[in-house]
Amino acid sequence: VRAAALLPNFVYRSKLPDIPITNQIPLHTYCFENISKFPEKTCLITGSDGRIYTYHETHLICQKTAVGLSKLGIKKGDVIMLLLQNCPEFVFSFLGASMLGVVSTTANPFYTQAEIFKQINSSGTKLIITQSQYVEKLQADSADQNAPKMGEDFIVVTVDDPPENCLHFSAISDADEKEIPSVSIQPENDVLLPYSSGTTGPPKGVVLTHKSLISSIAQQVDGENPNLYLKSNDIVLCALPLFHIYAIHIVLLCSLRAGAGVLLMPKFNKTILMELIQRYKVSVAPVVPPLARALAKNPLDGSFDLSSIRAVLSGAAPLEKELEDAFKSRFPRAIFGQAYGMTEAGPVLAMSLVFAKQPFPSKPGSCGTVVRNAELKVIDIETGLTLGYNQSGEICVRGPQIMKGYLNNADATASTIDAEGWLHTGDIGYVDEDEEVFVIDRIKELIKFKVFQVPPAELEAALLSHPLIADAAVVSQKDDVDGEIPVAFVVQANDSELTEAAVKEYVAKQVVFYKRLHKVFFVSSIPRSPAGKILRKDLRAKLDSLPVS
Ligand code: 4UV
Repeated sequence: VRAAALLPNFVYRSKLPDIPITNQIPLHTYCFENISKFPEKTCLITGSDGRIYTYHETHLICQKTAVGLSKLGIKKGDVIMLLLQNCPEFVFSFLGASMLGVVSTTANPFYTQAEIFKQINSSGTKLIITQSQYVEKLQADSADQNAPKMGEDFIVVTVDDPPENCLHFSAISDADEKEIPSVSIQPENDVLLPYSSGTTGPPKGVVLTHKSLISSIAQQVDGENPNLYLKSNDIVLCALPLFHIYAIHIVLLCSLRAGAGVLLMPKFNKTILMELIQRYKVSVAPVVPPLARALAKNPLDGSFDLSSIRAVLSGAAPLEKELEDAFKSRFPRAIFGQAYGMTEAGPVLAMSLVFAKQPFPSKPGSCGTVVRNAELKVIDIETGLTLGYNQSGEICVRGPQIMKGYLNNADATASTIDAEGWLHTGDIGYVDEDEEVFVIDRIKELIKFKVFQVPPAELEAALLSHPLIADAAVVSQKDDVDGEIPVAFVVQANDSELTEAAVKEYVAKQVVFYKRLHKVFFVSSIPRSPAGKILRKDLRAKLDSLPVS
């Protein structure tokens, strides 16, 4: 072990040298910068119906969409919401919006009406691009006079047959690209607004700028020895949802920059997944641990030829060693590694160097090394002092890729990004002598069900809105299939006789399926600190001591 004195700050850098990053141009210009080299190459493939768009076509439709959006009055600084399963229109809308200086906020189409409206209100959405099956949820409850109204406060565009008062996507994508308005876009202008609960509280808008996203893409795929070496003949699997930062960043934007093809899968289905991998010869598969499990342990494996897969990247949740081993033995010729990301970090903090053009070896369980052109440190959670090799503490990151801040929330921003520009992740981990990052725990409240965020504060607010609930706390429980699941501790109001089923149902009506409570424990009080903070550690310890049911 190297002595701490030799490295006074213990600020970790990538083993790859820093590179010049062209982050003074708009995001779409950067992503499409190289297309003159591969205009006729496949850019997007729609897995559901086999539609294929070349790079030239994709770029053109993005420009047309920009014109169409501007004709509807959408202008620089406005926010549009992409409420879509994976489809080409997601890409056309996002990059078309970027061309106008318009910001895209992404939301899960399975969200309930209440969840969608919270995001519409918080982001100030002016236009929503969605599928007809979700339009009903956009019709605000007529009892709520203050809710924004479809058609009056926001326009709805559907990518399939439009219901009443909605436009079809062709109404924007058929415009004449030559009419594209000239818009001055600055590097610090916002372009993407995903929502994340961060280290505490409800979901908040994470402001990512043209500069931050370009920096993050460049950290992966630019330079003579890219950290994530994507080739223009790669087909990258997009089975993860594009509304989550992992897929939009690594799968879509990094692929566009590198000229790789992206296979869009709207819904996950094991058999269809295998069939598509075989048909389109998928070569790179970004996955989350449950998807890795589906690929590694599927009994149908033998019926399909999956030999085209050359690289598999796992991220967004901890990956247990058994699964990593099972995966490696199932795909012995593929390179396998992890990345560690967080929406606010822009998103990637660490990426395995096994994916570099000139790779480095990596240990099992490692999440890679810090991305280039950035710094990472681990701090003691009590003292804030920087720790050395193999000492666990909170992981912090600094660099041009991190978020500008939370939308309209200076307090939450200040408690996440400190005065020196370090973003505090709320994750516990360490860095070993080979500078590899290991994430081992989380001190933040966040629960992760597969790739999805489940903010306890949101569920606690839902529980507390029940007239018979006096106090409540939600914590995570480990689960073999889904990673983590939310469970609640509930204090009933005097003399009430709530049942577990009634509490579960009450919450289920308000939230998307993966935020549903799996168990409810009735208790006499919730342990809190003198300042009123829920002592989640105590509740998790209580959970561990309960008999397994
Ligand atoms: O905010 P979020 O939902 O963001 C993400 C983003 C993940 C990635 C992963 C690979 C990429 O290449 C990429 O572009 C984006 O998950 O959740 C952030 C939290 O998820 C946990 C950790 O607690 C983060 O703060 N997490 C993410 N990656 C890992 C992880 C990992 N490899 N191992 C353990 N926990």
